[in-house]
Amino acid sequence: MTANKIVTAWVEEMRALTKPDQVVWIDGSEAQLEALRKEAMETGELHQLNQDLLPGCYYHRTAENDVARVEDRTFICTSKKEDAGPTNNWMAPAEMYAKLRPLFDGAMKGRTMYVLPYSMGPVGSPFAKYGIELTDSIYVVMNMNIMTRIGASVIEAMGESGDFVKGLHSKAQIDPENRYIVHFPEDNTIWSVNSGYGGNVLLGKKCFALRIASFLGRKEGWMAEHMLILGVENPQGEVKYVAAAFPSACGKTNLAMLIPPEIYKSKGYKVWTVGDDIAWLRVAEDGTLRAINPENGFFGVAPGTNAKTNFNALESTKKNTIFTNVVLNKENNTVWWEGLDKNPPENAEDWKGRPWNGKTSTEKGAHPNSRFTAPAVNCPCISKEFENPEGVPISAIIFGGRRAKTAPLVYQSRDWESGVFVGSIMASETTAAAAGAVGVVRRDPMAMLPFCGYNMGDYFAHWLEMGKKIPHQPKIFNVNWFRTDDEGHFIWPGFGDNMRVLMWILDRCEGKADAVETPIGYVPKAEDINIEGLDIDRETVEGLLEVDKKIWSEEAEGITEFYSKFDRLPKELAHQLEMLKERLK
Ligand code: OXD
Ligand code: MN
Repeated sequence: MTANKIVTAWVEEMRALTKPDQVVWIDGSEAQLEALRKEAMETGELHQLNQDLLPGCYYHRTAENDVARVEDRTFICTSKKEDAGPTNNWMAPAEMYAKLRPLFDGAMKGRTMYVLPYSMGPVGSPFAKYGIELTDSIYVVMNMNIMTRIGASVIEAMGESGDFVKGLHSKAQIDPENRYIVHFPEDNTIWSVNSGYGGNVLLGKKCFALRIASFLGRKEGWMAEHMLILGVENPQGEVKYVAAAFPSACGKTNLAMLIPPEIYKSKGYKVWTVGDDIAWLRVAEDGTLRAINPENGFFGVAPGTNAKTNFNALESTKKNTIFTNVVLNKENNTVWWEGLDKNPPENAEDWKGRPWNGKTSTEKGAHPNSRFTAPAVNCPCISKEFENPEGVPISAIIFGGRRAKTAPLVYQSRDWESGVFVGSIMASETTAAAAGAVGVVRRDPMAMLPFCGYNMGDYFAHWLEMGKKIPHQPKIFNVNWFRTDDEGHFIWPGFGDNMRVLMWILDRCEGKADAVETPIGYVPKAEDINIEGLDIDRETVEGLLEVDKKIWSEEAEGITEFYSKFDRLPKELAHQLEMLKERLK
């Protein structure tokens, strides 16, 4: 399929190592994909769902021991340990290759190796980067077909270039003891073995678009971030874009696909989704910071998704979607998961394939990390700019976490440098929903802790450097939808009503809204958060915006401890922390 000698030589080398029975190049044609679906149905890898109710939809189960990303088995292999930094697992590249080669040796015997060219970003976009994933899994090919742009057009765009990410994946024996997700950023290479779970094997996503891309972004002067991108359209038809980073379980996909409350909808405001998970950002010629979503679909968590929490996500899953580890409804050959509706099927199979009755069973039917892989084009609120090769200009960057008391509903950083500080101290508290102690603070800078492909201290420095290169810097904010009252109930309604906070943020970006200075930054005046139609009074909003000096002094101690593990912490951030402590006195 290609005359690119670098590509063919590498594919041949990997073929000789993994020893598949045959090698098949994926051209991305519907005929080829359809033949592969048929083959996967014969082996049971895919199950075809009810084609009248869910056209083009399929069902898949992973192995029971293989249901999530494995951070403790994820490695960044740079020549020098310091370059991977204190927050990543590291091994010297030569040592790691020597460890993995025997695991890949003959791993594809009796199987087919699929050669899958793909693009992160629209093919031909100045943002786009290309990769080739070699895999022995049709499930991977089918998911990558939804999550990325694949096939012949990518090979054509690559031409003779050797500038592509070399991904090698084998399910091997799905052996958890020998599962490795390994990045060699200096070689533009990813090796993933003994897993079939999306986050570990759809190499375009976390492995390439975040870990390898963050490394490339530092080298080349751009940024790869764990951020959603959304646009807010005003009644005059002008759209302003924000990019937002949140740790898991903070409602990122919900915010990305937000439905405005009636008071805004009736005036003609609209929200458009550009991305729900990853943003690549570059300084444009006009001096703005522009972003694309390098992905082409959504790999979303199913449980909890319903017509109320995220209508647009649910709509996105109605056709051409792959469901993984959810409940299989045997009554009508469709799917179900906890939180979809109050009507679980009685005649069903759970995610492990066991008979399951949703009315009587005490066990959950869907795995808590069960997923849908849905094409972005299915989303009713997908932005017209989704395919724009130049991306969209970002007015605001938003960081957020789950904090019961500490962070106010929203605050704005003083400037870019203090904004980088705000991102670097991002944290979420554990909730009663998860096992373990409640209220334990987990720091997750810029929500990139598991995804930064190099030393996180250098990553902070890169953020500071980027700020100097952006003539029209986005303003930086922090939000917290999760403040609780003394009984532990959420005070802010969240979901669509988060639009009210977005409106203050955008007004601030345009110099239209006032603010009050606090030790941590600027908070809104309570009257500037629109609460029309909400069951909340001004006093409550004042409480939500309060910055408690005592709590923040304890927070500053926590940050000091967290910062102490960074060998390459930029002096600017240490200085920001000192200034915060001064202001809290
Ligand atoms: C994801 C994650 O799957 O962040 O997007 O874990
Ligand atoms: Mn994510």
